[in-house]
Amino acid sequence: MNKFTTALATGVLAFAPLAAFAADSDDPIVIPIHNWSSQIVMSNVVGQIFEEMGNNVEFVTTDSQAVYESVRLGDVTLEMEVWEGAFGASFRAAMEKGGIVDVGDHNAVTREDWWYPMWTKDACPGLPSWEALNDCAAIFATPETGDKGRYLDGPVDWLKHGQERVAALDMDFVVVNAGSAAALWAAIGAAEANKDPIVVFNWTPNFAEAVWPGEFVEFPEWVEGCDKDASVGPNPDALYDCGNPAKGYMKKAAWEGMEAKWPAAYNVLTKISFSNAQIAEMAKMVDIDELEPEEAAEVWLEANPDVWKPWLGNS
Ligand code: TMO
Repeated sequence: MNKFTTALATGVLAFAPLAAFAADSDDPIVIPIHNWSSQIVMSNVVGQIFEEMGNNVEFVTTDSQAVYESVRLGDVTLEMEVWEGAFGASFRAAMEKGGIVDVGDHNAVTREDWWYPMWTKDACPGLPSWEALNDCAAIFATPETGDKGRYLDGPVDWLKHGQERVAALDMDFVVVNAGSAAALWAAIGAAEANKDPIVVFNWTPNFAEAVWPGEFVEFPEWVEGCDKDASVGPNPDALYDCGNPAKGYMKKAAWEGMEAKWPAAYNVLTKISFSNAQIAEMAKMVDIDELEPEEAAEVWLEANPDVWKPWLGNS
């Protein structure tokens, strides 16, 4: 060995312990995109951070329930927004089968449930109680729902049990699924003109809370097992006789092989945490400001280096 290669070898050895992680694979990290704005923007934010780190990233549009099976099998690498109300059951089922890992909670506290803009209370002053809502069912009737009230639910992939809740609590409502999130906002906007009463699916954090003050309907409080064990909840013979969790989690999830294959990206993923305000802002950039999601992600990263740069550190 000549002097030069010896020096080089020594240099490399001396430096090696500083490389805390094995290099990430060149294979693309596959990030799923769903049908509500904060998830699309957040996924682009995280994808752009991974690209900045030198990773390859691929976005795929997927069903928001089936995605947990795809993550478990490694077809999709991660999920940025696991909302407890909508996806807790699918996430738990995938965890039980194995192959998916819980990468921790965002700072955000979430709620997803029946909701009304505040003017609705003028016509139904007993709100937010679900029993009061049910006594007012007739004021929510539409040609489509006859003498029953219309509950405009989200797209079918979000929460599949609106009809079961109506049946379990013996409510005079018909569940109509909106085709998209945009259809929900259009329905609220249309009701606003004449201050027509309306009850729709909504969630927090979201841009909507800054546009239309409103409240969630208070259903019987969520109890663990309400979706699995009929004896849980007020109706001893029915599942889904509870509201969704009022202080739900929002988790990050990943394929269990991600840590070995993309260790640096996985390390960053463990540190990522968004707050209610940050998530509402991401939704607003698309739903109010009408930016494209990729563009919204660029603007967000540009404006918030103090938030995301620390996630790239080694600690
Ligand atoms: C899954 N979502 C946040 C739309 O309720």
